[in-house]
Amino acid sequence: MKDKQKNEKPETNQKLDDLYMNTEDGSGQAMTTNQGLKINDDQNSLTAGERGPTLMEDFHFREKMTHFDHERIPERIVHARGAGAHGYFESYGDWSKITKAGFLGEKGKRTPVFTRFSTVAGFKGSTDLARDVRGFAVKFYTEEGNYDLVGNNMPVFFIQDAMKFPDLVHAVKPEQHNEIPQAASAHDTFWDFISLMPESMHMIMWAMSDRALPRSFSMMEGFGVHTFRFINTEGKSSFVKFHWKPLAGTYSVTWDEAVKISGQDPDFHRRDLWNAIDSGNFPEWELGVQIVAEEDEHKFDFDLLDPTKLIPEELVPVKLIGKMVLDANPTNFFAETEQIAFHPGHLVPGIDFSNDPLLQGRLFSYTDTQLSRLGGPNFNEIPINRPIAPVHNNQRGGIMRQTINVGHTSYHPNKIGGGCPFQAKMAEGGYVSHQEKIEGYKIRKRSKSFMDHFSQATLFFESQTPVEQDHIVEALRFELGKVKSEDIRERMVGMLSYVNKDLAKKVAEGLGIDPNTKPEDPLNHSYPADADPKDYQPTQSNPSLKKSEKLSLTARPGKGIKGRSIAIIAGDGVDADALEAYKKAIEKEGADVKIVAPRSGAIKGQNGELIKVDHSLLTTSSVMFDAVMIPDGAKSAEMLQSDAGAIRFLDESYKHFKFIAIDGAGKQVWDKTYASKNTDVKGVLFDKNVQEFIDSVAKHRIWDRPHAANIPV
Ligand code: HDD
Repeated sequence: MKDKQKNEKPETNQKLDDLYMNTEDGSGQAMTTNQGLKINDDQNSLTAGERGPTLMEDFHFREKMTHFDHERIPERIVHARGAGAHGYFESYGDWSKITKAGFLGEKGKRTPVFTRFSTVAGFKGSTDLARDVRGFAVKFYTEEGNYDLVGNNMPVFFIQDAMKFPDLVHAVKPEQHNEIPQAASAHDTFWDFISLMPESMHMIMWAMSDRALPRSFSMMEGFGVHTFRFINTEGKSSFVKFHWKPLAGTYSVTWDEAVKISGQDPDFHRRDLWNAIDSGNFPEWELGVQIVAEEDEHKFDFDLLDPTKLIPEELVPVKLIGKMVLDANPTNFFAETEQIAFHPGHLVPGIDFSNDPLLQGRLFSYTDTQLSRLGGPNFNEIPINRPIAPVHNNQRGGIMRQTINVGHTSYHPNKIGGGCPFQAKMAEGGYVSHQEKIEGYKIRKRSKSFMDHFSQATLFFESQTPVEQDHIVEALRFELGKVKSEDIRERMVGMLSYVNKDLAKKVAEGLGIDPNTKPEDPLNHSYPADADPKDYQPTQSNPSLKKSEKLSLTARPGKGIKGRSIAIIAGDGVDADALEAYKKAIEKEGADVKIVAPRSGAIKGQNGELIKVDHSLLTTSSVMFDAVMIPDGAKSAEMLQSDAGAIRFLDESYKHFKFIAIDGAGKQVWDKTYASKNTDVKGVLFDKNVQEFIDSVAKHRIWDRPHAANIPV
């Protein structure tokens, strides 16, 4: 791997080459001021006398301090916390029959990308493992200009109209009086808002599910959410929904782990992405599309323009059209990950919008927010944002303008400048919006076809496995348990009863309220002042599809154990050969192995070999790993069995349904655990070969462990 921190010229793609022009490397160079003046003393201010005051003329001090004072920019109003990486997208074929987008027009064609993953509600410094939606934003640097697919890891959204977005965000962010709680929806204002908005119920099911606690960015799906349009080379349009399908499979952590990871390593996802790329285990996703012919727009029992609905894959299968590989970490977080500016309105020919009212509102918000976040209208010139396609237009000036436009003219039409830059014909790549016939009155009114708020919430809940359903119940008990207002809890139970009666009953029991709590009337509080509330009450269609197996995380297992992290716990006297063989076999499969021991530094193997320790039992814990192994070695086992950290590590792994491998004398350590007191122990592999362990870890978790919840750690 090339070490880009040392500013070597990366060769991977055209965008990285483009960024290279803006890099700076101080190695072997004298320090200078911003004016290029060499600095002789960067340690001491210029003072009047040895103990006297600092002089105003100390230009070096002033420049250094002023720059520092202005280092921060406003964090994003939503999606403030994120991590990103460079990579490429490769088309699986020539898709010109469905879209004329050039980057999808040829088998094997590669387009550079930068992808940023994020949480939504937390501040920039909050934890990665908050229960939250994850942003999944991809900027394709295509030859026809930048195309941004600004999606989430859930295929639907809380609200149907962008007009409600500021309300939603104000409700979920820390409360305005005391700015509490951070990165959490478990508080009164969020659930107050949600309990009055039945349209949010489908998204609530997703947000309370394991999808909100991904194991890794590389193990989550991405969705464009809205219905977009594809336009083919003949100008024919079809509707399209975008999907990203992770090749590593879809996996999550449990809530108890998430809470503990947040303390142990709030950078868990960011670090995981960085380390995976750094070690050459590049995360990969396939891009999928669901295509609906224009004439089929109204054949579903929901409206394609409603962003609280998905198209079940059973009704329209996902066609895989390409692959994204993230293979280069950013050189500088601020310059790349922080300054990147996405916009769902950054399009290329062949892709267009639908009339989804949430999408339409987003088209205003994204440029607008960059104006305050990045300080003015020239943010498109920031290296990470500039396209690899040439930019020519008559936009001029503005704060921090970088481009030096030559010539006399900055208007169109002109003769002085030879009519340039000229408008491009469609055949030359000029973007032409799809012509769509629209007739109607200018009104503020939600379409009746948007009013079935529960059918897909029910479909999602009933398509989950029993374990996943239990997690939703627990999540709602936790979230609503944190709500102080009894009214809000009751309203929510009433609302949930429309999704699934059993779900509402279980949540009510957990909250200690009457499981027969009646839903509030009216249920929907989101209607205009002069409207009749009855016109806005949810309707219930009777969809033919009762279960969609693809909605369960278990529907998409990955192959192998690439990207997983495994702990081998050992002490002095461990069987070093066995340990080494285990480690090698696992690493060969693309997983990361860490040696964890009672102390940092190194341990001694049974024949005196020195084995480097990656973590002491103090600097890590089981929640940082997917599975654990204790190798053979009598002395090592003796050392570990008296170490509370080692015992807790095993118990906690058991509690979190992880596979555990125990070899030889390691059994003595296991015997000290609470977990070992159970008669029916599952997923603990005694003296099995490493391949069996690898195959088990590939399954991620063993959910069939009835006593796991009772382990007191
Ligand atoms: Fe948004 C950021 C995704 C609805 C307004 N949004 C933002 C990011 C993602 C999304 C991934 C972070 C981009 C990055 O990494 O820089 N947003 C979505 C999805 C939505 C959605 C999938 C619904 C389907 N968003 C939405 C609405 C509005 C916004 C309805 C406002 C009308 N979103 C913004 C924003 C942000 C943003 C305020 C904050 C920072 C930024 O744009 O650049 O403009």
